[in-house]
Amino acid sequence: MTRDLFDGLGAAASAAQPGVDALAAGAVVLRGFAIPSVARLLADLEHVTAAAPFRHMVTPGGFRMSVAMTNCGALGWVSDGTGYRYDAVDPQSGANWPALPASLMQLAQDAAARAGFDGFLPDACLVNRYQPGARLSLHQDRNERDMTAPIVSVSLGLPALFLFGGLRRADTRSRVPLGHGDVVVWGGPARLRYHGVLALKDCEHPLLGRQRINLTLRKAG
Ligand code: MD6
Ligand code: FE
Repeated sequence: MTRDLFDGLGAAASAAQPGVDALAAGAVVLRGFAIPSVARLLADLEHVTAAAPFRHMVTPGGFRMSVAMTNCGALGWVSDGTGYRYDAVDPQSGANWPALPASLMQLAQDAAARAGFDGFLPDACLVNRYQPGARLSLHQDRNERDMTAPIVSVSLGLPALFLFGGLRRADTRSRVPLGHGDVVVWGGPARLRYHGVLALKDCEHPLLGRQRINLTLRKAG
């Protein structure tokens, strides 16, 4: 299976490809991969956030998240006092989430294929907005039904330090800088690794201003 392309080969195999950084077996950063798509992506995102505005969700423990979120696609990730779930409906509007833009679908499929995951068909895209100081604490992505599908993560705007850990919460983490246009693809043996994002530093991005936008595309249903 192509998903096993990087398994057991480690950094040596992937480092042979320019612009590809191996994080672990099953996880790569494709540096600048989204750059050619940025203009289209941002225009499409305007429509998404007009229909489903960014909002600060509340964790099951009752904390307001510092990252503002919205979704597009058939399913959207939702957190509230009752827990985390995927839902076809935006609880704020009562309507379905906006459709996944074709630009985003194409980019996700191209990136997944580049990383060795052919046939990726995402049905959910979580859109995260970080303003200075916003952070995402260490977590696993495990609300998706099909753990054989990878996650494709697109970073836009201000750079951030991504924390990439192991399969146990206490495992040591590396700090991976993610900049404008970088795409992370991970799946296979890396799919359940713990990860998070350190507090965003206050800076100004020429295109996006004082924010970082992260798009994570998943097969959730
Ligand atoms: C972020 N990303 O980069 C948060 N999850 O803002 C994630 O939580 C994430 O990048 C699963 C797979 C890739 C990711
Ligand atoms: Fe995550």
